[in-house]
Formats: sequence, C-alpha cells, structure tokens
Amino acid sequence: MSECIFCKIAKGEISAEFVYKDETVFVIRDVNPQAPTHLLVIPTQHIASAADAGDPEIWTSIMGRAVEVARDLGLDKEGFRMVVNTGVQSGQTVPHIHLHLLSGRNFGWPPG
Ligand code: DGP
Repeated sequence: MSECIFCKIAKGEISAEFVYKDETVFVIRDVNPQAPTHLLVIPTQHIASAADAGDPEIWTSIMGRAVEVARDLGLDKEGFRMVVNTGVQSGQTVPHIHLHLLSGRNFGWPPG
C-alpha cells in the first residue's frame, strides 16, 4: 500500500536499521524502543492487522523468523517477549501486521 510506513521501509523509501530481510519478511529495529532489544518482524505483504490475516502461512513466516532472529542474537538465553497488537484497543498504531520482539529486561504481567 503506497502510503503505509512499513511498505515504504520494505521498498527502501524510508530508511530503517535492518536486522534481516528476504522476499517474504523483514526485521528492523523499532524507532522507539521499549526494551534494550526491540525489533519488529514484518511481512512484506501488506495486511492491515492480525485480524485480517487469512492465510496461516503468514504466521509461519513471522513467528518462525522471530524465533530464528531471537536465537541468532542470543535473546533465548535470558528470554524474550513477542507481542502482536491488533486493533485500536490493543494500541496498534501502524496498520500493517508486525510482531514486536522485545528482550533485555524483565517484563511485567499482566501487560499494561
Ligand atoms: P504498534 O503500536 O504495535 O502498531 O507498533 C508500531 C511500532 O512501529 C512502534 O513501536 C513504533 C514503530 N515505528 C513506527 N514508525 C516507524 C518507522 O518509521 N521506523 C521504525 N523503525 N519503526 C517505526
């Protein structure tokens, strides 16, 4: 989608710090990190939210890549949190599916 921030990042029209990229999924550092490591795992295909993801394969690529990157960076040693905000009440601000991969500090439960 032409005006979508994450589509623009995928096309190189907006810069971002890439950690991983292939034809289906990319991983960038969040511009406003909420933990020492805060990555966004984003499918290249524009899908507005998790509620709009009809093909379960999308989760294979997002979750699979998130865990691969977490292992590659050693985040699995102390642990990490994965979050997919979906819709207004969850706090989703960018309407293009993305998974937050957070690590490097203790996280509270229940989440805020
Ligand atoms: P959410 O609130 O779940 O929709 O998360 C959107 C995240 O995207 C938020 O943590 C900030 C991040 N973000 C927004 N715009 C940009 C950008 O231009 N570059 C990067 N790297 N991250 C962005």
